[in-house]
Amino acid sequence: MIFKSLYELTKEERERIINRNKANFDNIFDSVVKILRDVREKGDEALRYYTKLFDKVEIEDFKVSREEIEEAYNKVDYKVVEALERAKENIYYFHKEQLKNIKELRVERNGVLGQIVRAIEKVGCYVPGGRAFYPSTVLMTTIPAKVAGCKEIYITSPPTPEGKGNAATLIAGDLVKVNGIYKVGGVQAIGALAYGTESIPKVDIIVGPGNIYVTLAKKLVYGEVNIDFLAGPSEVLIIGDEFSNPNYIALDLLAQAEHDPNASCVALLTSREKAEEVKRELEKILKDIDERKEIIKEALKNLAILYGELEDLIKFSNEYAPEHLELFVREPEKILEKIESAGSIFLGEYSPVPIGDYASGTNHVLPTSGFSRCSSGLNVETFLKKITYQKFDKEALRNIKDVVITLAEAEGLKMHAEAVRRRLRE
Ligand code: HSO
Ligand code: ZN
Repeated sequence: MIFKSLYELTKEERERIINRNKANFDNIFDSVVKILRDVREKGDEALRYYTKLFDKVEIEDFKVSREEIEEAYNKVDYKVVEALERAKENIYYFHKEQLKNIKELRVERNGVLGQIVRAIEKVGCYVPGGRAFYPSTVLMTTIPAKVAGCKEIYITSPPTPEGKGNAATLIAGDLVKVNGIYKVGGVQAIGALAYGTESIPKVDIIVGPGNIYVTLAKKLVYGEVNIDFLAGPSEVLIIGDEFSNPNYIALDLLAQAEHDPNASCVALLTSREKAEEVKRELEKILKDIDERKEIIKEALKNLAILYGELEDLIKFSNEYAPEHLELFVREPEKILEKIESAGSIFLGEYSPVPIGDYASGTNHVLPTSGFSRCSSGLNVETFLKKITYQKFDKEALRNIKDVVITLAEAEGLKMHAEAVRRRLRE
């Protein structure tokens, strides 16, 4: 843990905090390439082989059957089903509003210029299942695709040790009415979605978080298919002022830490006293935690609690570009205006990250490791294509001909010039 004034950070410390979790794929590159190649060449046979090797189960039919989904409803507490339903409604609501803001376009400039919007047809959602199963991620990946109008939406998620699909994951998929759920995870799942196998359809875009192997696999199949972005371990950066509640800040740091031993937690406070209170609260709560304690302890090794002037904390946050940003300050909206990069922002201390993880309606698949500097989180636009068009008549063509012909000839592309010139020969 680093506990320090922001102004006393050494260059190395600052870089270590900012450059957290920069993925290094060197050691896994060859094996990921090999698995992808095997899946491309051998299809289901390779899926069976790698599922046995990594998940230790033999699976004949990867597609989850209707009976298995019905069984899942018997296994899961009805309260969970209801909560998934309610979360679904909220996520639908927000993403439908997002869609309203995406407009087609038709304007005149010389001729007519326009833009039509179309949904990507086939979507593959990867839902992780290693350390924990994430039915919430089913909702977060599939609902924006549904709202965008994608025709076919498939889920892949690793099998349980019994060779079943995780019950709550299956139910979430069923509630959104996806077109297929497949019990396959890891690199082999990404390969299956990218190339298609006998039982799993090839898709146009693969979205969703995963471990470092899945992440590298997505990177490698990009071009064959589209992807959302590469997501690493979860992270939170919290800015708290004199009015913030140190107990809430400590809770949210711990909530993030329980995700992953490599999760990153940063708290930026406006005074040393407040920073000390946060540290004390954290230690107090930690004493009574027994679930996932090893993961939390490991993640807290990377915890940074820093203090400085609010303006400098904001600058630091913008440079850090966090996945989740909590603004626990008196007038969070005022700070919002100054934020340049973040995956999703939580304003005020009654807006902890878990509301966005599960229920408020915003998406929880967000860029990590500083990637929010250049990417949005998953949203309806991830699943849409904007196609431009133009319609010119002869007069409009005549008006623009000199520009085209001059530039075409400057590039040495004679036929480009002729395609225009010869149309205008009376
Ligand atoms: N915080 C994770 C999402 C999640 N949390 C799923 C709980 N379940 C990444 O944004
Ligand atoms: Zn979370």
